[in-house]
Amino acid sequence: MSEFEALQFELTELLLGDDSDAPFTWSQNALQEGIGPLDFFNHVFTPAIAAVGDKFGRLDIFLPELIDAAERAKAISEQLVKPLLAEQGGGGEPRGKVVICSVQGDLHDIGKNMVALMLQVNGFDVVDLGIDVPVRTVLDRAREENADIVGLSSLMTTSMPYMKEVIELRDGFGLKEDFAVIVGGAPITPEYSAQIGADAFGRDAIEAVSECIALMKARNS
Ligand code: B1M
Repeated sequence: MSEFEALQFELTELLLGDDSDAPFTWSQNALQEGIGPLDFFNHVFTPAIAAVGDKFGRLDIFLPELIDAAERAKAISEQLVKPLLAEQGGGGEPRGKVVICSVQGDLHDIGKNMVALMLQVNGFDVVDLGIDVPVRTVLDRAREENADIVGLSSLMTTSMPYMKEVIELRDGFGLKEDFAVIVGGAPITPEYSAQIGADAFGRDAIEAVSECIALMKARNS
């Protein structure tokens, strides 16, 4: 078992344990002991909360435990990891403007918030519309904000089709040249992204940044 795997198992246990403060304190210690915030987020935090999700999927735990673990996880992400990553941001001219949200029907935002932060840290101007954003609102806000890119996050098979609706509506309104669409989220694959006509797909926050940089290069060339 790798060092990251061992830590990931430990965090999963703490997210589901009796002591609600323990996962936060444990994560604080792990970060102080020298794991970089990005390594911690990608290789410890994300797999740990995914393992909680797997337990929920197998009915080993139930909704109250999932909600509890999610609250603990969100505190770690927002209060520990994000401030550390935000410190690494640079100034300068924005690379472009991204309007981002969790799509209609989807209340999951831990991953979307991380993507938004990493885009900001890497020089994008980011407008975060939040969660459960209706298809039409995405289009309206993208136009109002004069967005270069719209980022859509979906964590559920039931909300994925709204990504397709955003793209169909954009193209139907003749706005394809106005802004590109990047999609991502745990159930999204490159195949699905291509199938619905998205301009890019990001597997994680880092890939979302490199894909948005590539989209801006293509737009400016
Ligand atoms: Co929910 N949930 N949940 N949940 N939840 C999942 C998604 C699920 C897979 C769990 C399971 O059953 N195994 C399942 C969906 C099954 C399906 O698709 N059919 C599920 C379910 C069923 C539900 C409810 C219906 C449960 C219920 O009420 N009965 C309900 C639905 C609410 C709704 O949205 N309408 C629900 C509720 C919740 C909580 C509120 C308790 C909580 C969310 C809290 C919050 O976000 N504020 C929650 C959580 C935490 C999860 C799991 C366990 C973890 C999600 C997460 O935060 N991961 C999840 C299981 C899983 O994903 N394996 C699950 C960590 C995060 C860092 O990763 O979000 O994947 P992720 O983001 C990554 C990448 O995906 C990517 O980059 C991020 C950073 O690396 N990425 C992008 C994300 N967006 C991107 C956008 C991009 C590019 C990359 O470009 C724009």
